[in-house]
Amino acid sequence: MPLADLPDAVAGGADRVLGGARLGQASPGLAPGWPVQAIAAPLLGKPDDSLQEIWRCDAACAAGESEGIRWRRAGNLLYGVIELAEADFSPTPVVSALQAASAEAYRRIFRLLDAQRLPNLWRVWNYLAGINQEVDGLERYRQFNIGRQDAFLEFRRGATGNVPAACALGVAEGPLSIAFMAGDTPAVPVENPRQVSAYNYPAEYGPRSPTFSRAALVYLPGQEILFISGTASIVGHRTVHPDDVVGQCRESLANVAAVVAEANRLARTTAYGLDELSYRVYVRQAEDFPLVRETLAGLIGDTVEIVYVQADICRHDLLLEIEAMAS
Ligand code: 3EB
Repeated sequence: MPLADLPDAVAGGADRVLGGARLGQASPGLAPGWPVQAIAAPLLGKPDDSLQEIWRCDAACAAGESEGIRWRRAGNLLYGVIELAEADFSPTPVVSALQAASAEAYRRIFRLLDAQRLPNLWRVWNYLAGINQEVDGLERYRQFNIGRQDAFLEFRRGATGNVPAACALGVAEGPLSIAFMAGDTPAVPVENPRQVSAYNYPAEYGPRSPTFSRAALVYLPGQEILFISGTASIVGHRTVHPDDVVGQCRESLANVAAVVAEANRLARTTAYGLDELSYRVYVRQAEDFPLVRETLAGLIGDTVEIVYVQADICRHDLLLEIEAMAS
């Protein structure tokens, strides 16, 4: 089920595409039949500002739309996309519209997964507008964290330990957008010995901790997938190298390397190398992109697949975040 270019995918049969993502701000043209997460963030180093990524599978997919989620299912694996407009949620004095939308999105995801009997959430991609904006005294990322954790607890999934790999990024505008991959088998959660687990972050980072693991290892028949969460310049629970984009690059990649080492300790068969992963790198300030690219090329070589995206990172002092995948 490799990532493939769009022409390949269509040649291979559009019913054999599980779903995908569209990055960049160029106008999309015709919408494909599969669920697509539209990430309206500029691509860096790609003048046409347009990229379609897809998940292809070996057999025809089943498709559906329920709980406002567009999804496709290939055997015991499901990919879905949900978008919720915050304007559709009424804030109360204690619950912001974003918190309510976040909780509702995850409730719907959990209901769908229960109905499909594929309860294990492996990887989640979260995008929201104005992630660092403080509204009514609380940063919007922290509002999102409350709603997300509430839904995990409400559905008795627990909010520590066995939680999905994830990323959470800020975009300029648009609905809360969440894509997810789930299946019948539990993923093996992977943590990073250099970092406090995000679900154990102290309260100085918000009233509720983020609900994600540093990576998730998934075993499918004849295949392993490693999803590495958004990884930043955090050691312990603190941001290191503020205002130093090269320092943050090196530290983030050291964290990715530590997660990969943990994954290799836990993996059944594959040993992953840093140069075998495919990467997505989020850069807060577009003007930092050339230096980020040069620094990463010096560390992992320039033959590695890296997609660069301009987006806001969930802590105001983080300048970049690196996520990666191997399948
Ligand atoms: C961090 O390590 C950086 O809230 O889902 C990375 C990956 C981060 C996922 C999330 C946040 C999330 O805390 C931020």
